[in-house]
Parts: sequence; C-alpha cells; structure tokens
Amino acid sequence: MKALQYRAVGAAPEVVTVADPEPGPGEVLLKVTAAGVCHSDIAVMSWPAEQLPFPLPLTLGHEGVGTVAALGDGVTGFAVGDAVAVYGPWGCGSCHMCAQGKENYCLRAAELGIRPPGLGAPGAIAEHMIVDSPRHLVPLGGLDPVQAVPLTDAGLTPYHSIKMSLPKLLPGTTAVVIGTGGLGHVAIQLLRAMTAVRVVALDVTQEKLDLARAVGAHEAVLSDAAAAAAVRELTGGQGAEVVLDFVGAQPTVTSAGAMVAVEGDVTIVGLGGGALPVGFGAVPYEARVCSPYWGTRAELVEVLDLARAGAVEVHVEKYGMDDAPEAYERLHAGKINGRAVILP
Ligand code: FEH
Ligand code: ZN
Ligand code: ZN
Repeated sequence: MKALQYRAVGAAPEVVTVADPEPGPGEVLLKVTAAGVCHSDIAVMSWPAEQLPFPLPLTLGHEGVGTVAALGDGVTGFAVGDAVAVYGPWGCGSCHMCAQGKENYCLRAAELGIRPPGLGAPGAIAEHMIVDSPRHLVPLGGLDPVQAVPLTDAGLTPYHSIKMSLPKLLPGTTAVVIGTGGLGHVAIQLLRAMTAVRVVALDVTQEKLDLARAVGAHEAVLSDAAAAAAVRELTGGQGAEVVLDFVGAQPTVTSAGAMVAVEGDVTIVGLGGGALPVGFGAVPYEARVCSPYWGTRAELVEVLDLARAGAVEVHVEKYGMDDAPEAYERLHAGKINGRAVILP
C-alpha cells in the first residue's frame, strides 16, 4: 500500500510503498478515508536524531478517520464498514490516568512502548492503518470524514485547552487566540460556541486574520511586538483572562505573558519551543501558565458532538496521497489556510 513516510532525520516526507498491515489480536485494521496534516509534524521533523522519541522510517499522520476493514481476534463493539475516528493519544488503558479516559497523560505509555499513530506507531497518511485497540475508535455518527478528521487533534487539542479555562471564560471577558491556523481557527469557533467571551485573534498575515474573522473572531490583530499593548488597549488595560498560544514560539509566548490579566491563564499549545519564566513579577499576579497535550477520549466524543450540532466548520484544503509532500511544504511555508487533509 502507499504511505507517506518520514524516512531520515531532516529529509522531506515521501510517498513510498509498504506492506499491507494485518491486525493482530485486539487490533483493528482501518481503510483510511482521510488524514490531517499537523504543524507539529513540521516541528518533529526538525528535531535532531537524539530528540526523536521513535525510530525512522515513520508513516506520518496523527489525525485519522476511516472505515473498519478487518477486526483482530477478540475485538468486539465494531463491525467491518463502520465509519470511525481515531483517538490519537494512545495509552495503556489501565493506569490511574487512562482509567479516567486521560490517555493523553498515560503514566505507562513510555515504559510499554506505546506511541500515537504518526508519532511512533504507523500513522494515518496511508491507505490502511492499524489501531491498537477498539478503545481508540469513536463512531463518526454521520459526520463527513473530511470535516471530522481535523477534529481528532485540531479540534480536540483546543477543546481540551478551553475546557481547562472555562471558569475564567465568563461573559464579557477576553480570550486571545495566537495563531489562527489549523488549531487556532477551530479554537475561535469553539470559544464562540462554548462561551460568551470576546475573541481576539492574532496572526502574522492578513489572510490568516481574514480567516479568523470569517470563523467568528471579534477582533483580529497583527501578531507583532505591539500585540500585547493592543490587547491591553482593547481590554481597558486589564489584559486577557485567557491566552491560547497555538504557535508557542518565544516571541508569541513572551507576548502572551505580557497580555494576560491578573489571575489569567496562558496556555502554550504550539511546539515553537518558546518558554515563559514564571516567578514573582515575571507574570501578572496569580496568572497560571501551562502546556497541555492533546485531549481525553471523552473530549473527542464531545468535540464530534459539537461538530454534529453545527458549531464547528473546519476550513479544509484537500490533497491526494501523491500530493501529500506538497501539503507539508505549503504548511511549512505558512500557505495552508485552515487544515490540509490527505485523501489516500
Ligand atoms: C504532536 C507531536 C508532539 C506533541 C504534540 C503534538 C500534537 O500535535 C498532538 O496534538
Ligand atoms: Zn497535531
Ligand atoms: Zn495508561
């Protein structure tokens, strides 16, 4: 079968032919319908060999939807032909975190060698993929696969971040979304659906700011050195109660720390490598800074329910398998508006 692989450190991903996978006991074989392209892959492919937490070559794609093609021995609950979304942060299923559905924070994944698809296990940018347990499948329930696949990460990750800050996202407060790409443009829609806050979007191109307004941002501000001052002016000097940084680069993280309100939240999601020192006087009093990872299994169901209710429309750019390398090139060049989706 065809698969998009990252084959050597620093090499561009390429479409190769690999053996058709067979499901082992407890596993599920999916025929992939669609796979999302995430900017985190760009970050991962820039890491030096000693930083890579998995061997190469790797089939990319940690956002996947498909139809059940075959069930491994012992698998129940699904049937061949079922349309499903893949819950990506695979965990052991039984530790203290997994037992709560928080497989994104599995305490045993590393020791057990469990890695997400596209981030260690063979990913979704392939004609078929193996899902390690039916526990990591969520029925699509009639959703369009191309619309649903970005929600498995570009929806789930911002949803998790917003839920963490919901108590602070009171009507009339301000939430800032830094970076209105794959995750950011979905975050804006989730904030509008889940809260009555004022949403301020920041990005570096007019095209991205136009998309932010189109999907519901109340304000769209150029993400530059003056951004924090602009947010403080918009908020009468008090700053934003919640700042979601989907870029995570040093300039945006520093700016986030300068625009957050007293008692506010700075949530650093992007893998840009930035860090925000926290200490007396370094950030506003009682401001909290955190860096979450993906989301829980229950939250994926909730995000898909929101999409089914019409609360989210992902702006998708579709590519065939053979054009998947171009999708990554365009993403790296900042030319993707919304989310690139591969149709294997
Ligand atoms: C991917 C690789 C490493 C860290 C985080 C991610 C996210 O894109 C997954 O949501
Ligand atoms: Zn991702
Ligand atoms: Zn676990």
